[in-house]
Amino acid sequence: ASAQVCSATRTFSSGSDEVEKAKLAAAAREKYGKEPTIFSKIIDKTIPADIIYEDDKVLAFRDVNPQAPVHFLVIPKEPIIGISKATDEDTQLLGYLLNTARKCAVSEGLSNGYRIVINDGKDGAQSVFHLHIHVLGGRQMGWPPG
Ligand code: TR5
Repeated sequence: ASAQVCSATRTFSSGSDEVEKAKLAAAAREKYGKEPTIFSKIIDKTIPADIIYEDDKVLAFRDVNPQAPVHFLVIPKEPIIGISKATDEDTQLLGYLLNTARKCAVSEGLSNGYRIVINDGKDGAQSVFHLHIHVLGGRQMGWPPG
């Protein structure tokens, strides 16, 4: 009888681990998506990009279809789908991305100002589902944006 209790306890506890694992997997899928994007390939260098800054947390590279004389993207290496999927745990990373954008704008010579854009989801016209900050400069921007 005592062996049965033990085995029931074991079953119960591993079942509860499974629920915990499933919850974590669902949360990860919500945040990171099912498939890596083209930006993951730029990060792992299987696709070339014109990289202007890299460290262990972020990568900045020129946009392949520039909308201004200077147009680069700053992305986290962690493949968060978009700004709306970031969580409070990403507060530091989000600040780090913005600060990297600021430093790259200096190194790109954008001394007259620039625009930072984050497109999110369908209404935000996001096309690559890996969080990225656009930095555009080198011309006069208009307002409102389209
Ligand atoms: O529309 P959102 O905000 O999602 O912006 C995605 C940006 O990624 C666009 O401005 C694209 O021009 C840019 N993009 C897309 C690709 C790409 C890129 N920038 C650099 N290198 C790229 N490669 C190699 N492949 C892309 N598909």
